[in-house]
Amino acid sequence: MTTRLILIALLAGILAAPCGAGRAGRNLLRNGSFEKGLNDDGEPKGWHTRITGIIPVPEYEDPQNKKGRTGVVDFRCGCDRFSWGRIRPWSMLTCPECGRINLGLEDSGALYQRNDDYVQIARQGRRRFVRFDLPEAVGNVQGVRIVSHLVRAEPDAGYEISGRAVAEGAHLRVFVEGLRTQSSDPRVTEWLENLPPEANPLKQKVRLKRVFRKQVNVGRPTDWTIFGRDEKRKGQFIPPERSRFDVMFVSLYAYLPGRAAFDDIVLRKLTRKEYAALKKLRPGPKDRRLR
Ligand SMILES: [Ca+2]
Ligand SMILES: [Zn+2]
Repeated sequence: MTTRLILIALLAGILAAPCGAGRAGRNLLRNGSFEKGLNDDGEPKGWHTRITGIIPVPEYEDPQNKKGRTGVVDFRCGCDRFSWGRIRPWSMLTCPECGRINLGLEDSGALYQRNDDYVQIARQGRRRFVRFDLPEAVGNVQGVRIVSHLVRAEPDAGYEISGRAVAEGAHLRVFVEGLRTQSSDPRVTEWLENLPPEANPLKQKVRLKRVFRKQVNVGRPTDWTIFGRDEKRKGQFIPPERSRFDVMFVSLYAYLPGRAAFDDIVLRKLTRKEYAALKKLRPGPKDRRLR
């Protein structure tokens, strides 16, 4: 190849790179490539590994014999050192005691309390990626996951989640969780105002409710394999009208004992052309009420 041809190839590469802010195609995730290293908390920049769940503790009229539920529940952090009180905390609220973010997905209790111990940034040559090590006791029970920061979603957009992954023993799944902001509720507002400020780092003002989940079953690729960007457009989705959401986050998940690695995670808005093509491929139910 002559110098001139190399130059043209380089320029073409630059032009093919993700385009500017707000336009379809741009990666909505910060540090989806994991090249930026760790933040002060030892988490990959733009991602959360220090996660937790809640332990719902019902109140009983007869607490000694655990009889006669009153309907009141005390929501405790998975660390069991902090009580959120009577309101169920949701995604991205952070426990002031253990400093872990509440996932708000299921009642995982203390299961993810050591999740970050099994996650590291690894290197292959000059390339960095995220690696999960799943001992048997972890792989066979809760698995390991990391979640991205919150990304604002547009009401009429489709998206694509893609990346590269490799596994050894472990099985991989990638999710996009769609959350809807709930209308304001005086009880919730008061509760939020009384939380320690560090519990609400995003200064959320209303409850977030999960209404949508996109799942890509990545499986167990034995070599680095691209997922989500295939002929069947497995990583692409258009949220149905009834489950429109306002914000979303990506969750990279592995279960079963072994190792897993992810790199080049891209969440992007579909172009108008891609959106139309996907609508044609997956038209959805004819009945408007089911959309
Ligand atoms: Ca990388
Ligand atoms: Zn905690």
